[in-house]
Order: sequence, then C-alpha cells, then structure tokens
Amino acid sequence: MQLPRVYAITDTQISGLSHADQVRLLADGGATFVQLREKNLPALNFYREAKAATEISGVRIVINDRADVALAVKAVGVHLGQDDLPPEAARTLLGDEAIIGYSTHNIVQAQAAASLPVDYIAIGPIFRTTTKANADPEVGLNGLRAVRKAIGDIPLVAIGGITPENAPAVIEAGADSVAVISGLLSGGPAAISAQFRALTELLSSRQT
Ligand code: 3NM
Repeated sequence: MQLPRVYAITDTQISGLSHADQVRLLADGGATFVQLREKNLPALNFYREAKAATEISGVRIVINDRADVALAVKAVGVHLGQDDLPPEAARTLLGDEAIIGYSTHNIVQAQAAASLPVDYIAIGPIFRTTTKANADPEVGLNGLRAVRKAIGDIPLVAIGGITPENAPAVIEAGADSVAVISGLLSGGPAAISAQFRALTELLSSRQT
C-alpha cells in the first residue's frame, strides 16, 4: 500500500475537538488518510464519532485498537497495538482488503511483525513524546535505520515526537511516513489544516 508522507492521528484531548471535526480540518489541509485514536470514550460514543468521521468524503479512516469499531463503521482498516487483537484475528474479522497496521517498539517486535498479515509496521517512539502514556524507550534515528534494514520493503511508519524540525531526518532514516499527533494538533483548531499542509509540503520532495 502507498502511505501518505504525513500520517495524521486524532486526539480529542490535545485538539479539544471531536474526531470528525479534526478529520474535517485535516482534510482541508489535504489529508486523505487519518487514524482515529481514542483511549477514553465508551464504545457507543466512539462508534458514533467514528461513524461521523467515516462519512466525511475524500478521507480514508483507520481505527486505532478496535477492529469491532472499524468493522461497524466500515473504516478502511485498523491500527493494532501489541496488546490488541492479534493481526491474524483482525484479518479474519476485517478481510483481505482491510488495511491493518501494527505498532512495534523495538527491533525484535518489528522483525516479528514482518511475518504477520499486516500492511504496514509502525515503530516508535522515535523521539521523546508526552502524548502516549507509558511510552517505550526512544528508538532514535539509528534504531529506525536498523528497523528499516530488518523489515525490507514493508511500508514503515515512524511515530513519537515528530516535528517539522526532525521529520526530514526521519524520512531520510528510512521511514515511508511520519505519524504525528501533537505536531499537528497542539497549535489549536485554526492551525491544524495549515500544519498538515506545511509538513506534507516539507516532506514531499524527500526520497526514502
Ligand atoms: N504511539 P506525538 S508514540 C500514539 O511509540 C503513539 O508507538 C507511539 O504522539 C509509539 O506525535 C505515540 O504527539 C505518540 O509525539 C505520538
């Protein structure tokens, strides 16, 4: 699959906005692929928000953690963590066409992920982040290079502490895509579209 250079992820706490409102603003900035990440809402509320987000035209939605919600709202896929349903089980639920992403936090996990039925592998945190509770130790750019080498051509998403300042180096170290939360959302609603557009433009000429 072809990942966007900038992989936007929603966060209602950082943005102060509903998932659908974040998706609308990201789409205004050119996003066509967004992950909804929700760690607090009950399933009913998240289902409703996710449904509203998937109805926004021109944006493919991936749901973090919850294959059931992804299936129920007809999202294009699910992004799984190490403690979620195993990718094989999510594949059985969602089918061959679904996009399944999988979070890894070190080279051992990334190597193991390479033989699972996933469409892309995420590795992080690359840099220090306060967005994720109990984040793993930083992988750094050298760790990212090693993961790229270890997994071959599988699409690779780098996450954790990525900003316009360090994103070019992350792409140069072998990531196909940078996943960003606070770097896109923490400037307030008025800045979201422009920040997505600016980061995409900054990275558009970079080759991995
Ligand atoms: N996952 P920010 S780090 C959601 O290491 C998430 O897998 C991570 O947010 C991982 O762009 C992270 O604000 C937080 O640093 C990313």
